[in-house]
Amino acid sequence: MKILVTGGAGFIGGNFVQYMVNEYPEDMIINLDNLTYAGNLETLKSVEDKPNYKFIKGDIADREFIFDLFEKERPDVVINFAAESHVDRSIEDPEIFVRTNVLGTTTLLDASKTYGVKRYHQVSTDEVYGDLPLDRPDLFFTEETPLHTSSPYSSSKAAADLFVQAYHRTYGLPTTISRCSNNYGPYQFPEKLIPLMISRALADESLPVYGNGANVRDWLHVLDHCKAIDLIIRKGKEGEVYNVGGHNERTNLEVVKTILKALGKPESLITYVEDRKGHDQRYAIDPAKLENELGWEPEYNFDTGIAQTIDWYLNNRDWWENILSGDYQNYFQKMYVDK
Ligand code: NAD
Ligand code: TDX
Repeated sequence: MKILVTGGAGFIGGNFVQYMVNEYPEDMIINLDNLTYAGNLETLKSVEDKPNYKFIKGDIADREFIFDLFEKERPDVVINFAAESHVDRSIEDPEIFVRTNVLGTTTLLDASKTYGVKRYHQVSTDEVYGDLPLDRPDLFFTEETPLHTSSPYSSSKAAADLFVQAYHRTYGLPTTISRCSNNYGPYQFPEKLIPLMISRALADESLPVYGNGANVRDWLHVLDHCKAIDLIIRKGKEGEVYNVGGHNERTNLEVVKTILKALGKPESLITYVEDRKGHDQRYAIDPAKLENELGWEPEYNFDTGIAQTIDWYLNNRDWWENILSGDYQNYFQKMYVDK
């Protein structure tokens, strides 16, 4: 099989590409990525010389480029990870989220339809369901939960999901969608909560917690997510949506305190800052469909997964210290210093 993975130089896509290249030496994995601020080929060092791996630089929203690529490569399967992925950036500047997340997805759908791909898989998010109240721990997102977005990011991801479903219903494109909760693990860009807090705590810098830190996220180890996607592209039913989550709910404050404890740093580093606009209260996934229909089960619980992740950041300082320069510095200055 020839599998086109978009966004494979990012956090989840990078973990997925490494997993697939090693797990399926008989499949060809093509990584298409535009190398935005979030794309980093250092993540792919371990597979770059493997015969079943190829990197192509390009923009998923560039129609001519994408159609040329499909004409030449004729992929059997397309898995779309490529996106603008950071909620705070979408609040500052929504436009690129529409271009990449919506137009990029429809361009890939069009090419997949034209060249008859056997499976188009869209990597989506639980954020399309909006949020759950903090005082109703009995509620979870299921695949039937109505879409009800809060941020420009989640709205762009929901729009993309609706186009995927339209291409299935209208044109019969064999699609699947996965909606997962917050991922954590190696190679996550240090603008996201966990690597941001690890890198700042190590430098004895203040840790910016939005609002009162009581918002809840449902943490999923990136490798459990990769295995779920592998299962869905092979065994998932066309036209279906699958939620992916490991029942690991934590408040942001709990996560930050866990990191400080593991690093032996004081809680006095915590600084409460202005809340995110439209900040979603709680995400919590019900993964019963994926577990019951496809037999998925997560291997990581959060306590061991976060300990391993912290060790990874301690042992791979070069990877993230290189990132903490250039464009990211400008962004960080604007978000956390100038505000
Ligand atoms: P990321 O920001 O780390 O990586 C995104 C990648 O996409 C980067 O390598 C970037 O260069 C590439 N890219 C961006 N625009 C592109 C374009 N126009 N053409 C080609 N490549 C482009 O993101 P991530 O955290 O790895 O997320 C991957 C996917 O998973 C996204 O679709 C995101 O919405 C979804 N998701 C992420 C999480 C999470 O917790 N990180 C949770 C749920 C869903
Ligand atoms: O500095 C911070 N301080 C803070 O309190 C940052 C960066 C975040 N937070 C809070 C906001 C959220 O409640 O931590 C929580 C997690 O924030 P992010 O890491 O930005 O993730 P989130 O907004 O939950 O979205 C993530 O999960 C769903 C991904 O970035 C999305 O791509 C994915 O769809």
